[in-house]
Amino acid sequence: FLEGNPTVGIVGCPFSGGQGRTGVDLAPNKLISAGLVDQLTSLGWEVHYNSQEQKYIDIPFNPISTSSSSSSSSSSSASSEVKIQKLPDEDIGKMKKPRLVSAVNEKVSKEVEEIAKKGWLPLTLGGDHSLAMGTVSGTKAKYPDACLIWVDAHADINTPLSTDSGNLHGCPVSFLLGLEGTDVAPFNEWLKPCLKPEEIVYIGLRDIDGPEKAILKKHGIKAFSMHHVDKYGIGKVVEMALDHVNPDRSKPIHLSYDVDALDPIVAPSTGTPVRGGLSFREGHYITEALAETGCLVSVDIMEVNPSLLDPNSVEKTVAAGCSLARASLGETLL
Ligand code: 6HN
Ligand code: MN
Ligand code: MN
Ligand code: MN
Repeated sequence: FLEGNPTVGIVGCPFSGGQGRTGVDLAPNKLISAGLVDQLTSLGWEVHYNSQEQKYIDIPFNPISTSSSSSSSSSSSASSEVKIQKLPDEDIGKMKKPRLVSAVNEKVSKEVEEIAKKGWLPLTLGGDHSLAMGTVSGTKAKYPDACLIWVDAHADINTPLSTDSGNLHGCPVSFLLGLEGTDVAPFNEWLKPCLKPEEIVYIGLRDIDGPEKAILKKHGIKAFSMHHVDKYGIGKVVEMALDHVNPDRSKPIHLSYDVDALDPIVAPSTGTPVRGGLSFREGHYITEALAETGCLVSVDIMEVNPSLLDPNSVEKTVAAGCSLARASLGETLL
């Protein structure tokens, strides 16, 4: 599906507004500092990446520094800092930071769409998983028949009505599907339902909220939990997942990978770790098998949080993020 020489456009998204812990916005820079650009270049990819620390600076709901969500008076900020007027971003229903999450995702969607439309592969580095509203809708704009493989401990399919936490990183899939309560401003001003229930499959689930279980059941959404990984083995699970969303291996694939799908021993520095996850090999096997299909057109690596735990944990998690990206882009193909 890609055009010309294999080219990847890295979309760094220093964004943490879809959940409550700061630090996940530091991941794109960390992954890049760990050498990701050179690593992908060595695999034969042409790599485009524009470092943009101040990326979302023009979004008025965003604090000046993404790592400081303090709401204290802006008059105390240093005179050298760019002063951006902050507009209130009050909850809408249960949703936290809805205007900020919507505005950032609208940008991400356009960015991913632009890269995909060049015939390149967008590799989005989160940031929290609310960003998948933007990445998947951007991919779908270029490839309307793309299927979605969601690797995660969580289903991220809460609706604005069902969410208990109010954190929008637990909700992106419901917006993509257009479920009840998602036709709401400001999201509906740019995000149209673009995904059908039969176009998504999950791998790695083990922490699903009650209402999410009901939603998965109601819409007949295919999910392979850790129970299935234990029962069938990861090889069979990936095969069954592909048989469901891409039986002829003829459709483009968007992979949205939340590193909390991995066991916390493998990827400890993430905001919502859940024990009993994918081993290092199981986690990488998924990306290798998808690379092998030749159908991967868009990849997200989400929820690495370099501010959590000790340096050793951070290093492991960042290294896992990089190696998942490399494996997705064909590192282990012979
Ligand atoms: N993630 N189901 C929980 C919630 O808050 O809705 C957890 C969501 C986690 C989201 O890990 O991307
Ligand atoms: Mn998760
Ligand atoms: Mn939960
Ligand atoms: Mn997630």
